[in-house]
Amino acid sequence: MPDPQLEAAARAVLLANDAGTWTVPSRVQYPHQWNWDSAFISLGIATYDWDRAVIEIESMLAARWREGMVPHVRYDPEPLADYFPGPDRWPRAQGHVEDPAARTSGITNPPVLVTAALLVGRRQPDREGRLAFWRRTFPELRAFIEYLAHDRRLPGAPLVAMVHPWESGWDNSPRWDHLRAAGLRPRQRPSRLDTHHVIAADRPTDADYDGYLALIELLEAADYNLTEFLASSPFCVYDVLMDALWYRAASDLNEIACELGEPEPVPQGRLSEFRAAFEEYHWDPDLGQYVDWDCVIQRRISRPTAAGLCALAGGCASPDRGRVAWNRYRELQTGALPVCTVPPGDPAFDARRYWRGPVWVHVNWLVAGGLERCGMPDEAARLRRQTLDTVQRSGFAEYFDSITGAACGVDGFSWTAALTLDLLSHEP
Ligand code: 2M8
Repeated sequence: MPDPQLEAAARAVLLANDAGTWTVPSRVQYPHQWNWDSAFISLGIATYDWDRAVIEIESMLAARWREGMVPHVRYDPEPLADYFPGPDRWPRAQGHVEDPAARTSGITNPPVLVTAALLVGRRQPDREGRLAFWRRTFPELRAFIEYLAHDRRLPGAPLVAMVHPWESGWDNSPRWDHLRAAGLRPRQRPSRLDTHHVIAADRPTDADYDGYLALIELLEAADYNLTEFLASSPFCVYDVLMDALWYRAASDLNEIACELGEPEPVPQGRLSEFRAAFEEYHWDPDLGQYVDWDCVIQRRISRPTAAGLCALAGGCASPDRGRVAWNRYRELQTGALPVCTVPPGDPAFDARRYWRGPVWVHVNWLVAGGLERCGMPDEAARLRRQTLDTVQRSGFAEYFDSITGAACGVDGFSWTAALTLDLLSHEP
Protein backbone atom coordinates (compact mmCIF):
# COMPACT_ATOMS: atom_id res chain seq x y z
CA MET A 1 0.00 0.00 0.00
CA PRO A 2 1.59 3.36 -0.93
CA ASP A 3 1.80 5.98 1.83
CA PRO A 4 -1.22 8.12 0.71
CA GLN A 5 -3.43 5.04 0.80
CA LEU A 6 -2.07 4.08 4.20
CA GLU A 7 -2.85 7.57 5.40
CA ALA A 8 -6.45 7.39 4.17
CA ALA A 9 -6.89 3.96 5.75
CA ALA A 10 -5.52 5.23 9.08
CA ARG A 11 -7.96 8.13 9.11
CA ALA A 12 -10.82 5.73 8.37
CA VAL A 13 -9.90 3.70 11.48
CA LEU A 14 -9.99 6.81 13.66
CA LEU A 15 -13.30 7.94 12.21
CA ALA A 16 -14.83 4.52 12.77
CA ASN A 17 -13.69 4.61 16.43
CA ASP A 18 -14.84 8.20 17.02
CA ALA A 19 -17.34 8.27 19.88
CA GLY A 20 -18.10 12.00 19.58
CA THR A 21 -15.81 13.78 22.04
CA TRP A 22 -13.31 10.94 22.36
CA THR A 23 -12.02 8.00 20.36
CA VAL A 24 -12.31 4.46 21.69
CA PRO A 25 -9.15 2.33 21.36
CA SER A 26 -11.30 -0.39 19.74
CA ARG A 27 -15.09 -0.66 19.38
CA VAL A 28 -15.17 -4.32 20.35
CA GLN A 29 -12.46 -4.69 22.99
CA TYR A 30 -12.14 -1.28 24.71
CA PRO A 31 -15.38 0.73 24.25
CA HIS A 32 -14.49 3.61 26.66
CA GLN A 33 -11.93 6.41 26.78
CA TRP A 34 -8.40 5.48 27.84
CA ASN A 35 -6.03 8.15 29.10
CA TRP A 36 -2.73 7.47 27.34
CA ASP A 37 -4.52 6.08 24.28
CA SER A 38 -6.29 9.44 23.86
CA ALA A 39 -2.95 11.23 24.17
CA PHE A 40 -1.43 9.24 21.30
CA ILE A 41 -4.69 9.38 19.34
CA SER A 42 -4.77 13.18 19.54
CA LEU A 43 -1.37 13.31 17.81
CA GLY A 44 -2.78 11.44 14.81
CA ILE A 45 -6.03 13.41 14.64
CA ALA A 46 -4.05 16.66 14.79
CA THR A 47 -2.52 15.82 11.39
CA TYR A 48 -5.93 16.41 9.73
CA ASP A 49 -8.44 17.95 12.21
CA TRP A 50 -6.90 20.20 14.86
CA ASP A 51 -10.18 21.15 16.54
CA ARG A 52 -11.14 17.50 17.02
CA ALA A 53 -7.66 16.67 18.39
CA VAL A 54 -8.09 19.36 21.03
CA ILE A 55 -11.48 17.93 22.00
CA GLU A 56 -9.86 14.50 22.48
CA ILE A 57 -7.48 15.97 25.07
CA GLU A 58 -10.04 18.17 26.78
CA SER A 59 -12.60 15.38 27.17
CA MET A 60 -9.99 13.28 28.98
CA LEU A 61 -9.10 16.18 31.27
CA ALA A 62 -12.82 16.67 32.00
CA ALA A 63 -12.80 13.28 33.78
CA ARG A 64 -10.18 14.47 36.29
CA TRP A 65 -10.30 13.88 40.02
CA ARG A 66 -10.46 16.71 42.57
CA GLU A 67 -6.90 15.71 43.58
CA GLY A 68 -5.71 16.42 40.03
CA MET A 69 -5.38 12.81 38.90
CA VAL A 70 -6.54 12.09 35.35
CA PRO A 71 -7.88 8.53 35.53
CA HIS A 72 -6.79 5.74 33.20
CA VAL A 73 -10.37 5.09 32.01
CA ARG A 74 -13.36 7.35 31.61
CA TYR A 75 -16.42 5.14 31.17
CA ASP A 76 -19.05 5.67 28.51
CA PRO A 77 -22.41 4.93 30.21
CA GLU A 78 -23.75 3.16 27.08
CA PRO A 79 -21.52 0.10 26.55
CA LEU A 80 -20.93 -0.71 30.25
CA ALA A 81 -21.88 -4.34 29.75
CA ASP A 82 -19.21 -4.77 27.07
CA TYR A 83 -16.09 -4.21 29.20
CA PHE A 84 -14.88 -5.59 32.49
CA PRO A 85 -14.11 -4.12 34.99
CA GLY A 86 -16.71 -1.34 34.91
CA PRO A 87 -17.23 1.53 37.37
CA ASP A 88 -19.05 -0.78 39.83
CA ARG A 89 -15.63 -2.27 40.63
CA TRP A 90 -14.38 1.18 41.71
CA PRO A 91 -17.30 2.54 43.81
CA ARG A 92 -15.30 4.82 46.13
CA ALA A 93 -13.34 6.19 43.16
CA GLN A 94 -16.53 7.86 41.92
CA GLY A 95 -16.52 10.07 45.02
CA HIS A 96 -13.21 11.63 43.85
CA VAL A 97 -14.31 12.62 40.34
CA GLU A 98 -14.79 16.37 39.96
CA ASP A 99 -17.66 16.15 37.48
CA PRO A 100 -20.49 14.26 39.24
CA ALA A 101 -21.72 12.96 35.88
CA ALA A 102 -18.42 11.28 34.90
CA ARG A 103 -17.58 7.66 35.79
CA THR A 104 -13.91 6.68 36.00
CA SER A 105 -11.45 4.04 37.13
CA GLY A 106 -9.41 4.70 40.29
CA ILE A 107 -5.88 4.67 38.81
CA THR A 108 -3.98 6.68 36.24
CA ASN A 109 -1.57 6.33 33.28
CA PRO A 110 1.80 7.90 32.36
CA PRO A 111 1.07 11.61 31.73
CA VAL A 112 1.61 11.53 27.95
CA LEU A 113 -1.49 13.75 27.80
CA VAL A 114 0.63 16.75 28.85
CA THR A 115 3.18 16.05 26.11
CA ALA A 116 0.33 15.59 23.63
CA ALA A 117 -1.08 19.00 24.62
CA LEU A 118 2.27 20.60 23.78
CA LEU A 119 2.70 18.73 20.47
CA VAL A 120 -0.91 19.17 19.32
CA GLY A 121 -0.79 22.86 20.27
CA ARG A 122 2.33 23.34 18.16
CA ARG A 123 0.47 22.07 15.09
CA GLN A 124 -1.84 25.11 15.18
CA PRO A 125 -0.35 27.85 12.98
CA ASP A 126 -2.68 30.51 14.40
CA ARG A 127 -0.92 31.86 17.49
CA GLU A 128 -4.10 33.03 19.23
CA GLY A 129 -5.84 29.68 18.75
CA ARG A 130 -2.77 27.81 19.99
CA LEU A 131 -2.37 29.98 23.10
CA ALA A 132 -6.08 29.86 23.89
CA PHE A 133 -5.96 26.03 23.93
CA TRP A 134 -2.89 26.01 26.19
CA ARG A 135 -4.39 28.64 28.49
CA ARG A 136 -7.60 26.60 28.89
CA THR A 137 -5.86 23.32 29.65
CA PHE A 138 -2.85 24.57 31.62
CA PRO A 139 -4.42 24.40 35.15
CA GLU A 140 -5.52 20.78 34.70
CA LEU A 141 -2.29 19.67 33.03
CA ARG A 142 -0.38 21.23 35.89
CA ALA A 143 -2.62 19.63 38.53
CA PHE A 144 -2.02 16.20 36.94
CA ILE A 145 1.78 16.64 37.11
CA GLU A 146 1.58 17.88 40.71
CA TYR A 147 -0.72 15.01 41.73
CA LEU A 148 1.87 12.48 40.53
CA ALA A 149 4.70 14.38 42.19
CA HIS A 150 2.98 14.80 45.59
CA ASP A 151 0.21 12.26 46.12
CA ARG A 152 2.42 9.51 44.66
CA ARG A 153 5.62 10.46 46.43
CA LEU A 154 7.21 8.08 48.94
CA PRO A 155 9.77 9.21 51.52
CA GLY A 156 13.31 9.12 50.12
CA ALA A 157 12.97 9.88 46.40
CA PRO A 158 11.07 12.35 44.19
CA LEU A 159 9.92 9.54 41.84
CA VAL A 160 6.33 8.45 41.07
CA ALA A 161 4.98 5.46 43.02
CA MET A 162 2.85 3.30 40.74
CA VAL A 163 0.15 1.18 42.38
CA HIS A 164 -1.30 -1.06 39.66
CA PRO A 165 0.11 -2.73 36.49
CA TRP A 166 -2.70 -1.09 34.47
CA GLU A 167 -1.24 2.29 35.35
CA SER A 168 1.90 1.40 33.38
CA GLY A 169 -0.23 0.29 30.43
CA TRP A 170 2.10 -2.78 30.23
CA ASP A 171 -0.45 -4.94 32.02
CA ASN A 172 1.12 -8.42 32.10
CA SER A 173 4.73 -7.49 31.41
CA PRO A 174 7.22 -9.86 33.07
CA ARG A 175 8.31 -6.70 34.93
CA TRP A 176 5.21 -7.23 37.11
CA ASP A 177 5.40 -11.02 37.55
CA HIS A 178 6.06 -10.54 41.27
CA LEU A 179 2.39 -9.55 41.59
CA ARG A 180 1.33 -12.88 40.11
CA ALA A 181 3.80 -14.66 42.42
CA ALA A 182 2.26 -12.92 45.46
CA GLY A 183 -0.88 -15.03 44.80
CA LEU A 184 -3.50 -12.39 45.76
CA ARG A 185 -7.13 -13.43 45.26
CA PRO A 186 -10.06 -11.01 44.79
CA ARG A 187 -13.18 -11.53 46.91
CA GLN A 188 -15.28 -11.96 43.77
CA ARG A 189 -14.13 -13.36 40.46
CA PRO A 190 -16.69 -12.49 37.74
CA SER A 191 -16.07 -13.91 34.29
CA ARG A 192 -13.73 -11.98 32.02
CA LEU A 193 -14.92 -10.32 28.80
CA ASP A 194 -11.52 -9.62 27.23
CA THR A 195 -11.19 -13.14 25.80
CA HIS A 196 -14.40 -12.89 23.75
CA HIS A 197 -12.71 -11.12 20.83
CA VAL A 198 -9.07 -12.18 21.33
CA ILE A 199 -7.86 -15.74 21.98
CA ALA A 200 -7.11 -16.39 25.65
CA ALA A 201 -3.55 -17.52 24.84
CA ASP A 202 -2.72 -13.97 23.67
CA ARG A 203 -4.15 -12.25 26.77
CA PRO A 204 -3.06 -12.07 30.44
CA THR A 205 -3.78 -15.24 32.46
CA ASP A 206 -6.52 -15.67 35.10
CA ALA A 207 -3.79 -15.48 37.75
CA ASP A 208 -2.80 -12.05 36.38
CA TYR A 209 -6.43 -10.91 36.54
CA ASP A 210 -6.70 -12.15 40.16
CA GLY A 211 -3.83 -9.81 41.00
CA TYR A 212 -5.36 -6.86 39.08
CA LEU A 213 -8.77 -7.24 40.78
CA ALA A 214 -7.31 -7.83 44.25
CA LEU A 215 -5.26 -4.64 43.93
CA ILE A 216 -8.42 -2.70 43.03
CA GLU A 217 -10.01 -4.02 46.25
CA LEU A 218 -6.97 -2.87 48.26
CA LEU A 219 -7.07 0.58 46.63
CA GLU A 220 -10.79 0.86 47.34
CA ALA A 221 -10.29 -0.18 50.99
CA ALA A 222 -7.62 2.54 51.32
CA ASP A 223 -9.87 5.07 49.53
CA TYR A 224 -6.90 5.70 47.21
CA ASN A 225 -4.61 6.92 49.99
CA LEU A 226 -1.07 5.80 49.16
CA THR A 227 0.11 5.26 52.73
CA GLU A 228 -2.92 3.17 53.65
CA PHE A 229 -2.66 1.15 50.44
CA LEU A 230 1.01 0.40 51.10
CA ALA A 231 0.22 -1.04 54.51
CA SER A 232 -1.35 -4.08 52.82
CA SER A 233 -0.15 -4.15 49.20
CA PRO A 234 2.64 -6.36 47.83
CA PHE A 235 2.75 -4.14 44.72
CA CYS A 236 4.19 -0.66 44.46
CA VAL A 237 6.90 0.22 41.94
CA TYR A 238 8.86 3.01 40.36
CA ASP A 239 8.05 2.17 36.73
CA VAL A 240 10.95 3.35 34.58
CA LEU A 241 8.54 4.56 31.90
CA MET A 242 6.11 6.33 34.25
CA ASP A 243 9.05 8.21 35.75
CA ALA A 244 10.57 9.10 32.38
CA LEU A 245 7.25 10.27 30.97
CA TRP A 246 6.55 12.32 34.11
CA TYR A 247 9.88 14.09 33.55
CA ARG A 248 9.05 14.69 29.91
CA ALA A 249 5.58 15.96 30.82
CA ALA A 250 6.99 18.28 33.50
CA SER A 251 9.49 19.72 30.99
CA ASP A 252 6.74 20.08 28.38
CA LEU A 253 4.49 21.81 30.91
CA ASN A 254 7.30 24.30 31.56
CA GLU A 255 7.46 24.91 27.84
CA ILE A 256 3.72 25.61 27.66
CA ALA A 257 4.09 28.00 30.64
CA CYS A 258 6.90 29.80 28.82
CA GLU A 259 4.67 30.23 25.74
CA LEU A 260 1.95 31.66 27.99
CA GLY A 261 4.38 34.01 29.71
CA GLU A 262 3.85 32.22 33.05
CA PRO A 263 6.62 31.26 35.51
CA GLU A 264 7.90 27.66 35.21
CA PRO A 265 5.59 25.44 37.30
CA VAL A 266 8.33 22.83 37.83
CA PRO A 267 11.54 24.62 38.84
CA GLN A 268 14.84 23.45 37.31
CA GLY A 269 16.10 22.41 40.77
CA ARG A 270 13.23 19.92 41.08
CA LEU A 271 13.95 18.55 37.62
CA SER A 272 17.64 18.00 38.35
CA GLU A 273 16.81 16.30 41.67
CA PHE A 274 14.44 14.03 39.73
CA ARG A 275 17.12 13.26 37.11
CA ALA A 276 19.61 12.24 39.79
CA ALA A 277 17.06 9.93 41.44
CA PHE A 278 16.15 8.47 38.03
CA GLU A 279 19.78 7.43 37.45
CA GLU A 280 20.18 6.12 40.99
CA TYR A 281 17.08 3.95 41.04
CA HIS A 282 16.66 2.94 37.42
CA TRP A 283 20.12 2.39 35.90
CA ASP A 284 21.26 -1.22 36.24
CA PRO A 285 25.03 -1.20 35.67
CA ASP A 286 25.26 -4.99 35.24
CA LEU A 287 22.56 -5.16 32.58
CA GLY A 288 23.46 -1.84 30.97
CA GLN A 289 19.73 -1.06 30.92
CA TYR A 290 17.25 1.24 32.63
CA VAL A 291 14.86 -0.97 34.64
CA ASP A 292 12.13 -0.68 37.30
CA TRP A 293 12.39 -0.48 41.08
CA ASP A 294 10.31 -2.52 43.53
CA CYS A 295 9.39 -0.09 46.33
CA VAL A 296 8.15 -2.89 48.61
CA ILE A 297 11.39 -4.87 48.83
CA GLN A 298 13.57 -1.88 47.86
CA ARG A 299 15.34 -3.55 44.93
CA ARG A 300 15.69 -3.14 41.19
CA ILE A 301 13.62 -5.44 39.00
CA SER A 302 16.62 -6.46 36.94
CA ARG A 303 14.98 -7.53 33.72
CA PRO A 304 15.73 -5.99 30.32
CA THR A 305 12.57 -4.98 28.46
CA ALA A 306 11.80 -2.29 25.90
CA ALA A 307 10.35 -0.10 28.69
CA GLY A 308 13.88 1.06 29.50
CA LEU A 309 14.37 2.11 25.87
CA CYS A 310 11.00 3.91 25.73
CA ALA A 311 12.17 5.78 28.82
CA LEU A 312 14.88 7.44 26.70
CA ALA A 313 12.05 9.54 25.23
CA GLY A 314 11.68 11.24 28.61
CA GLY A 315 14.87 13.26 28.24
CA CYS A 316 16.05 12.51 31.81
CA ALA A 317 18.36 9.59 31.00
CA SER A 318 22.04 10.08 30.22
CA PRO A 319 22.55 9.94 26.42
CA ASP A 320 25.75 7.87 26.91
CA ARG A 321 23.89 5.28 28.94
CA GLY A 322 21.04 5.45 26.43
CA ARG A 323 23.41 4.43 23.65
CA VAL A 324 24.78 1.55 25.74
CA ALA A 325 21.22 0.39 26.50
CA TRP A 326 20.18 0.48 22.82
CA ASN A 327 23.26 -1.42 21.62
CA ARG A 328 22.87 -4.12 24.30
CA TYR A 329 19.16 -4.49 23.60
CA ARG A 330 19.77 -4.79 19.87
CA GLU A 331 21.97 -7.83 20.56
CA LEU A 332 19.34 -9.30 22.87
CA GLN A 333 16.55 -8.94 20.32
CA THR A 334 18.37 -10.85 17.55
CA GLY A 335 15.84 -12.96 15.64
CA ALA A 336 12.89 -10.74 16.58
CA LEU A 337 11.40 -7.61 15.03
CA PRO A 338 12.30 -4.24 16.53
CA VAL A 339 11.44 -3.35 19.20
CA CYS A 340 10.15 -6.54 20.83
CA THR A 341 8.83 -5.63 24.27
CA VAL A 342 10.66 -8.59 25.86
CA PRO A 343 13.81 -10.08 24.27
CA PRO A 344 13.56 -13.68 22.91
CA GLY A 345 16.15 -14.99 25.39
CA ASP A 346 13.98 -14.09 28.41
CA PRO A 347 12.23 -17.21 29.81
CA ALA A 348 8.93 -15.26 29.80
CA PHE A 349 9.21 -14.29 26.11
CA ASP A 350 6.10 -14.97 24.06
CA ALA A 351 5.99 -13.41 20.58
CA ARG A 352 2.18 -13.03 20.70
CA ARG A 353 1.09 -12.73 24.31
CA TYR A 354 0.22 -9.08 24.89
CA TRP A 355 2.98 -7.33 26.88
CA ARG A 356 5.33 -10.33 27.01
CA GLY A 357 7.22 -9.91 23.74
CA PRO A 358 5.18 -8.47 20.83
CA VAL A 359 5.88 -5.23 18.95
CA TRP A 360 3.64 -2.21 19.65
CA VAL A 361 3.58 0.90 17.46
CA HIS A 362 3.51 3.41 20.34
CA VAL A 363 6.49 1.64 21.94
CA ASN A 364 8.47 2.07 18.72
CA TRP A 365 7.30 5.69 18.46
CA LEU A 366 8.68 6.39 21.95
CA VAL A 367 11.92 4.46 21.38
CA ALA A 368 12.56 6.33 18.11
CA GLY A 369 12.11 9.65 19.92
CA GLY A 370 14.51 8.45 22.60
CA LEU A 371 17.14 7.41 20.05
CA GLU A 372 17.01 10.89 18.59
CA ARG A 373 17.49 12.45 22.03
CA CYS A 374 20.51 10.20 22.59
CA GLY A 375 22.15 11.33 19.34
CA MET A 376 21.17 8.41 17.07
CA PRO A 377 19.00 10.07 14.38
CA ASP A 378 19.77 7.44 11.72
CA GLU A 379 18.77 4.59 14.01
CA ALA A 380 15.59 6.54 14.85
CA ALA A 381 14.73 7.02 11.16
CA ARG A 382 15.35 3.32 10.43
CA LEU A 383 13.09 2.25 13.30
CA ARG A 384 10.30 4.58 12.16
CA ARG A 385 10.47 3.17 8.63
CA GLN A 386 10.51 -0.42 9.91
CA THR A 387 7.44 0.39 12.03
CA LEU A 388 5.56 1.78 9.04
CA ASP A 389 6.56 -1.31 7.03
CA THR A 390 5.07 -3.57 9.70
CA VAL A 391 1.79 -1.63 9.57
CA GLN A 392 1.84 -1.70 5.73
CA ARG A 393 2.13 -5.49 5.82
CA SER A 394 -0.21 -6.37 8.69
CA GLY A 395 -2.66 -3.48 9.09
CA PHE A 396 -3.74 -1.38 12.08
CA ALA A 397 -3.62 -4.19 14.60
CA GLU A 398 -3.50 -3.64 18.35
CA TYR A 399 0.03 -5.12 18.29
CA PHE A 400 2.23 -7.48 16.24
CA ASP A 401 3.87 -10.90 16.62
CA SER A 402 7.54 -10.04 17.12
CA ILE A 403 8.80 -13.04 15.14
CA THR A 404 6.42 -13.14 12.14
CA GLY A 405 5.08 -9.56 12.15
CA ALA A 406 1.50 -10.95 12.01
CA ALA A 407 -1.39 -8.88 13.36
CA CYS A 408 -2.37 -9.70 16.97
CA GLY A 409 -5.08 -8.61 19.39
CA VAL A 410 -7.97 -6.69 17.87
CA ASP A 411 -7.99 -5.01 14.49
CA GLY A 412 -8.73 -1.38 13.59
CA PHE A 413 -6.82 -0.11 16.61
CA SER A 414 -6.79 3.62 17.28
CA TRP A 415 -3.27 4.34 18.55
CA THR A 416 -1.75 2.21 15.79
CA ALA A 417 -3.62 4.27 13.19
CA ALA A 418 -2.97 7.59 14.93
CA LEU A 419 0.77 7.12 15.29
CA THR A 420 0.98 5.87 11.71
CA LEU A 421 -0.39 9.28 10.72
CA ASP A 422 2.07 11.06 12.97
CA LEU A 423 4.99 9.02 11.60
CA LEU A 424 3.90 9.61 7.99
CA SER A 425 3.60 13.34 8.65
CA HIS A 426 7.26 13.48 9.69
CA GLU A 427 8.58 11.31 6.84
CA PRO A 428 11.22 13.12 4.76
C1 2M8 B 1 -4.76 -2.50 27.72
O1 2M8 B 1 -5.18 -2.39 29.06
C2 2M8 B 1 -6.54 -2.58 29.45
C3 2M8 B 1 -6.65 -2.22 30.94
O2 2M8 B 1 -6.42 -0.85 31.10
C4 2M8 B 1 -7.05 -4.01 29.25
O3 2M8 B 1 -6.27 -4.91 28.93
O4 2M8 B 1 -8.27 -4.21 29.40
C5 2M8 B 1 -3.27 -2.04 27.65
O5 2M8 B 1 -2.69 -2.42 26.43
C6 2M8 B 1 -3.15 -0.54 27.86
O6 2M8 B 1 -1.83 -0.11 27.64
C7 2M8 B 1 -4.11 0.23 26.94
O7 2M8 B 1 -4.08 1.58 27.32
C8 2M8 B 1 -5.54 -0.33 27.01
C9 2M8 B 1 -6.45 0.28 25.94
O8 2M8 B 1 -5.82 0.22 24.68
O9 2M8 B 1 -5.55 -1.75 26.83
